[in-house]
Amino acid sequence: MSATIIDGKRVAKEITDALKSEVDALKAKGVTPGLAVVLVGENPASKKYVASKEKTCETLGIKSIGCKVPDTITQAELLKIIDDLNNDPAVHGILVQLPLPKQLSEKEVMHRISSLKDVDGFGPDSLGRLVLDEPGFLPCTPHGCIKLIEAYGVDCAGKHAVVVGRSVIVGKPVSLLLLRKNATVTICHSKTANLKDVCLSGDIVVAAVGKAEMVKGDWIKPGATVIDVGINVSADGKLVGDVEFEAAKERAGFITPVPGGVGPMTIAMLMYNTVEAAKNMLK
Ligand code: NAP
Ligand code: L37
Repeated sequence: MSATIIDGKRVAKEITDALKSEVDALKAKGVTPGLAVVLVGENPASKKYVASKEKTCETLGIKSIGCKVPDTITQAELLKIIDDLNNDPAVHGILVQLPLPKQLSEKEVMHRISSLKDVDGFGPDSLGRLVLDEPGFLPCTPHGCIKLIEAYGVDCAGKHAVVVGRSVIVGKPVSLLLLRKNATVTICHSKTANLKDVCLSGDIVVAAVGKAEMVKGDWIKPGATVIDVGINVSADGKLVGDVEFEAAKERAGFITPVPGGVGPMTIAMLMYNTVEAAKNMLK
């Protein structure tokens, strides 16, 4: 039987619809949530995602403060922009769209963003809180993956979750969130032996590799839940995930499509974090 397709667009809209009334309530108290979006250079994918984020802000009544700078910017100049945003009371959240041009240190930039405004959740305070199971900003894409699993009533407790990828942005944090939901988690990477067999033992498979359709349909255990984080352009110019979707959907119980799966959730959870950041100002 063919899998239930997880509709990320629908779940993302439900989340942003609920946020709209929170934004209105904040405005009634004199606070307009503000999100600064820093875009360095002209990476076409980054430009597209930043535009989607700004558009969603507008729909929700969140003020987006665009900071578009050329890729010739120096580290010192970029850090000065971060410092100014850290000190600006109208800015509740700061997002620096990654990847940054080679001459810039992503790590130093992530460390510089005030932990109170770290709506991407990539800073040391946010990531430390994630490890410690303390409240804090969760990274948007991993949080979105979990929200999709929850929205379709998939119980993680006692299940074997296999995460393919160990990046700080996706693989590692999504693994910690699955652990928080009492899954038994295996984290795979480029040195993992017998990847196919490991995937086949997963009740939940999260693919965050960045390689088009690398996880094959026959690597999926019948009935498993498949969350495909990958966004790749195939040889014929189509957008595809890290999972061989057509074959995998014939075996999976639930599966996310690309596009329309995890991508829209990344934006919804960014909006969620921005509203949280603004609410925290009132506490
Ligand atoms: P990344 O930093 O490049 O990390 C990729 C991970 O995959 C690494 O841990 C790497 O292992 C592992 N890997 C690479 N080749 C492998 C192989 N043959 N077998 C097993 N593991 C392998 O990528 P990322 O930032 O996590 O992003 C992953 C994908 O998600 C990309 O397609 C990206 O565009 C997409 N993405 C989507 C969203 C969204 O909102 N939908 C958000 C962020 C990212 P090593 O650690 O050993 O190198
Ligand atoms: N928060 N997210 C944050 N910070 C960053 O620095 N790089 C990065 C990041 N990643 C990111 O924004 N990813 C992302 C990926 C896909 C979408 C949005 C954000 C998205 O909207 N995807 C849609 C449409 C894809 C398309 O048409 O290209 C989808 O349906 O998947």
